[in-house]
Amino acid sequence: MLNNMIDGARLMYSCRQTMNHVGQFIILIALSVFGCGSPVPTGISEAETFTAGNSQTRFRVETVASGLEVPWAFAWLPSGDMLFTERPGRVRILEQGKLRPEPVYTVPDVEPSSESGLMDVSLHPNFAANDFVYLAYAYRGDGKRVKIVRYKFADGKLAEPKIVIENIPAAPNHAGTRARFGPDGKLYVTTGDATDRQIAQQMNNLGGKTLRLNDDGTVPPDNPFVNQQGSRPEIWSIGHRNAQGLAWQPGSNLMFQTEHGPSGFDGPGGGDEVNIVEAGKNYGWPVVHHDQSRAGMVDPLLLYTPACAPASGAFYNGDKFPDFNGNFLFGCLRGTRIIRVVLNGRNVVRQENLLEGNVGRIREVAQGPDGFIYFSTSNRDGRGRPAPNDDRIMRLVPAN
Ligand SMILES: [Ca+2]
Repeated sequence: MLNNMIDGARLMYSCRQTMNHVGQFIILIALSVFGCGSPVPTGISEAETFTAGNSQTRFRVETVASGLEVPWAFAWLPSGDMLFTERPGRVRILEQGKLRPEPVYTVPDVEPSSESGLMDVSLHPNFAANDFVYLAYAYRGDGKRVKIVRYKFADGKLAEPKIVIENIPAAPNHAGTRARFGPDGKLYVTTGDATDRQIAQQMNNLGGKTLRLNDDGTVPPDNPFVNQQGSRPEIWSIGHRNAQGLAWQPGSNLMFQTEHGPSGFDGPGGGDEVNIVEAGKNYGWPVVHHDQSRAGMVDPLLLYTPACAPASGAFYNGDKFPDFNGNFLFGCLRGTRIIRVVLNGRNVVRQENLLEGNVGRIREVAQGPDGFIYFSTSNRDGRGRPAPNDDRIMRLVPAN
């Protein structure tokens, strides 16, 4: 408790310093909304037991790695080792549960400002045969842009970069980007509106969309807009503001996304969404948001006001938490929790908050090959209140 108070005091001080140095009213507002205004994490002990699902499920939280800087995404190799990204541009590896001190790779042309930088990492579905790893990151091209680059993972390093797609619009904020392979073997990419909201409805622009690509970046001939004149053929769905969670429901293969709603300058705060995303559909931004509806535009499955800032998305189907089977889990930045959604197909049965306020801002959430639920903190992203060992990768393990 005392430690938390000291951490809190230190942070308040560092926030004030930032304000003095920058001296801009807008930064002050942003800090009060996103960073210094949020509560100090209560902290967590590894002996502590938490409950979920009306106390049926008991779990503890273990720290897997610490001293990190905004760990954004995880990908597990067939060996069970975990690759993960840090937003400033580093790919790191946990080998047999231990953090290798030096990075696997540092992206040479990353543009690590504000919300963007190095974001997603994914393995090719046939990684065991081809060793392909995909990174999504912001770089400086003709203005700020995002690209997806494919590498070969060999001898513990990433080599032979090949651009899969580039020149996706980006900005310091709302740069997306998840890039994940779907059950059909295609690469799906969520792109942000790059704080230029109109582009989300423009068919000749890759911003504010979901894209669907072959593994080499070519366009699948069965994409919904390939034959529509004036449309980018890569587009799968439109009208997204900034989706950063992307996962497929086991069994149904439905695509679920989490998406950040407006944050004041581009619409009233809140309106964060979970969507079921299907080919050719329009998810509304910026024409409709929050609880607004319009014919031809898809309403969200779930809405969160005030904002929870959903930053990830994963389905659970492991053997360590039988009660979580088929649940959709995602981490919340501003909302400082993991949200667990119980689903019956397309319908929400109920939801609950896990670890609310305990560890601060939560970004990635994913099921490991061992069936444990891994997540990362994001308290060093400029909007949090980092503990001395932040950022961390942690995991939920059953407590019996
Ligand atoms: Ca929407």
